[in-house]
Amino acid sequence: MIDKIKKAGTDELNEIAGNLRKRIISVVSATGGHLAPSLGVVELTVALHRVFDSPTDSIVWDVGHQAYAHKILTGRDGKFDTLRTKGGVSGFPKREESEHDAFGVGHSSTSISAALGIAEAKRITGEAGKSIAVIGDGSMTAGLAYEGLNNSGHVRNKRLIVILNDNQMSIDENVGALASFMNKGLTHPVYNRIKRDFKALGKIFSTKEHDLVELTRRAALVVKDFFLAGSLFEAFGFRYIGPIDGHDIESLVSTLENISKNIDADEEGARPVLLHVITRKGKGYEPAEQKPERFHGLGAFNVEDGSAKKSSGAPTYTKVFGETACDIMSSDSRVVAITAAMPSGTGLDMVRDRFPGRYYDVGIAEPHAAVFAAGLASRGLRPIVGIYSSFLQRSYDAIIHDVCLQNLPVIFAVDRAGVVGEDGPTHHGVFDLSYLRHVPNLVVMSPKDEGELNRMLKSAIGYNLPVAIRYPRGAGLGVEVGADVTPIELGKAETLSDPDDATWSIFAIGNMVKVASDAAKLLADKGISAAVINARFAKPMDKECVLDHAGRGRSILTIEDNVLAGGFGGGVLELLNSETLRVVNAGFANTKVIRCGYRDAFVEHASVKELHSDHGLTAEGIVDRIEKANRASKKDAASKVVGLK
Ligand SMILES: Cc1ncc(C[n+]2csc(CCOP(=O)(O)OP(=O)(O)O)c2C)c(N)n1
Repeated sequence: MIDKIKKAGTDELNEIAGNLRKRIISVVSATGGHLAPSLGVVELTVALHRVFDSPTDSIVWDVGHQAYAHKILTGRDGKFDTLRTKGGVSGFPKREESEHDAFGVGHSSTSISAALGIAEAKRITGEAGKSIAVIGDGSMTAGLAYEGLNNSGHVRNKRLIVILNDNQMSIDENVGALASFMNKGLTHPVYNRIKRDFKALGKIFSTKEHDLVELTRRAALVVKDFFLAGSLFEAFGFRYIGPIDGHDIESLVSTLENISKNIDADEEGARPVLLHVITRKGKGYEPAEQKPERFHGLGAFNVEDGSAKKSSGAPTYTKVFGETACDIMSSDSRVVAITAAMPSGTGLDMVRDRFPGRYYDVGIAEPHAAVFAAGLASRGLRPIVGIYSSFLQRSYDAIIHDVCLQNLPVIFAVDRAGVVGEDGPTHHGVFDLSYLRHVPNLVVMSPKDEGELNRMLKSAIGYNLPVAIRYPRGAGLGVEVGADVTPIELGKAETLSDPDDATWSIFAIGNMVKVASDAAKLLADKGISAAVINARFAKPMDKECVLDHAGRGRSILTIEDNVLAGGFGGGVLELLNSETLRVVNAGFANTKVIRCGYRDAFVEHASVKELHSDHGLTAEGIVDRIEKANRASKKDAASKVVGLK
C-alpha cells in the first residue's frame, strides 16, 4: 500500500483516503473503537506516508487512538478486522506489533517528549531518519506536552517535526485558555471580516493566471497565525508553519515535502518545526461529524445511522456516580466536582449541566486536578475528582505530596478500575489498589455493586479524610440505588455468608464480591463450605474480621480485579504476617492464603469477560483454586502420615 502511495497522483491519493475511511468505518462498526479521531487524520496519514519513509522516519502518534489508517497502511490491513479483539490488532500503536509503530502509547501528551528522544537518539547514534510527533489540540492541554516543547526548543534538534492536529475537540469540547487562544484566531470577527472583504476583492480581480482569492487566503492565514498560535510556538523555539487544511492532501504533501527538504538542506541555525493542521473530527462520516464526542470511542454500531448495536442493560457505575454526585451537591454546598477532560466518560457531565459554578474541566491535566482539588479542600471545600484509574497514575505524586501528606478531604472517584477490556494494557486500571494502599491517611474502598457505590460516596463525605473509591467500567448489577444510605462505618467489612462448617473464607473486594458469592454456591454443590466477605476497604483493612476468620482455622482466598503485587490480598498477607509475629502462637502462621488477581505481567487487550476468565477471576476460577488447594493439603497430610510410620 505504501508503494502505491509513493507513486500516486493527487486523485489517487484522495481515492486511497476514501477507501481507508470506508475500511475504518466498516471495521469499527463491528469491533467498536476510536472512530472520529481516526477519520479526522486519514488525509494527514496518507500524506505522512507519502512524504516520509517509515520506519526510517519515526511517526509518533499522541494518545494513538487516531492511528487506524496508519495501521492499515503499514501491513495490518489483512488483520484489521481483528481490531481490539483478543489476539488481534491493538487499538493503539504498539512497538511489538509493528516496526512502524515507533512508540507505544495510550495516554495522552507523550508524543513530543518521545519524538524528541527518538530524534536525539538518531543524532547520537548516527541513525538515519526524522522524528514526527502528531499531537491533538486536546492533548496540548497537558503539562507534559509543554515540558516536551520547552526542552525541544532548548535542544533544537532540527529532525524533530511536531504536527498539531487541531480539531478544536478533546473527547468533549476542548477547554482551557490555550484552546480559546488558538480558537480565537480561527473565529476572530475582525480577522474574518478582513478575510471576507479581501476574498470579495480577489474575486473581482482574479485572472486565470493569478488566483487572488487563493493568494489572499494564504496570506491572511500566515498573518493571523504568526500573531496568534504561531507566536506561542515560536516562543518555544519552533519554526511555526500553518495552519493548513488537514483534509487537502495536495497541500499537506507539498508542505510536508518542503519541511522535509529544509531539514535535509542542513541549514545553519535550524530549529524543530511545528506544523499546524486544521481537521474535522469524524470527517467523512456524517453521524460522527455531527456528534464527534459520541463517536470518539464507542462500541459496535449500525453504519447506516450510527445507532448503537447493543442496548444497555443496568445503569453503569459511571451514571450512578454522576447522579450521586449531583445528589450530594444539591444538599452540600461545599462539594465541587473536577474532571480531567472526561466529563461524559466519568458521568460528571451531569454535574456540569446542573451545577456549572461548582464544576471544573481542567483539561488533560490529572496532576493539576489533584493539586487543584487539594487547594480547594485546604479552604474547606469538598472536591470530588472523577477520574479513570489508569489516568490517576499521573497524579500519584500529587496524591501523596499534596493531598494525603496534608490530610485533605479530597475524594477520588476512580472509574474504570480493573481490566477495561478492548483498550488493553494502557487503559486497564489494575494498579490503583497497589499504588494507593500504601499512602498514609488515604481511605481506599471499592463497592460490591452500584447501590454500594452510592452509599460509599455519601459515606466518604462524612469521613473527612482523603478517600479513593474504585469501581469498574460498565453496567452495575441492576440493584436498587439509594435503598440503603446509612453511612458505612470506616474500615468495616460486610460478612455476606458465614456458615459454621466453612473451611474457607473468601475475602473479595469490589466487582469480585459477586464472583465470590457465585463461587460459594458452586462450592456448596461440591460439598465445600465457604464464607463470603465483602471487604469494602483495602485500607483501613478490617483487621478484626480477617483475624477472626483466620483464628477460626479457616483457609483464606482473596480476590481482586488488580495486580497481586501490593494489592488487597497482599494487605491480608501483611496483616497475618505481622499478627503472627506479634501474637506468638496465635495460629495465624498456619493460615493458608490463596490470592487471586493479576500476575506480574501487563494484561493484554480482550473483552473483560475473556480477561477475567483467562486470569481465573471467575466463580469457576475460584472453585478450581480451592479444589486444587484442598487436594494438595490432602496429599500433604497423607505424606506426613506415611512419614510418621
Ligand atoms: C493521560 C490521559 N488522560 C485522558 C485520556 C483520555 N483521552 C483520550 S483521547 C482524549 C482527547 C484527546 O484530544 P485530542 O488530542 O485533541 O485528539 P482528538 O481525539 O481530538 O483527535 C482524552 C482526554 C488519555 N488518553 N490520557
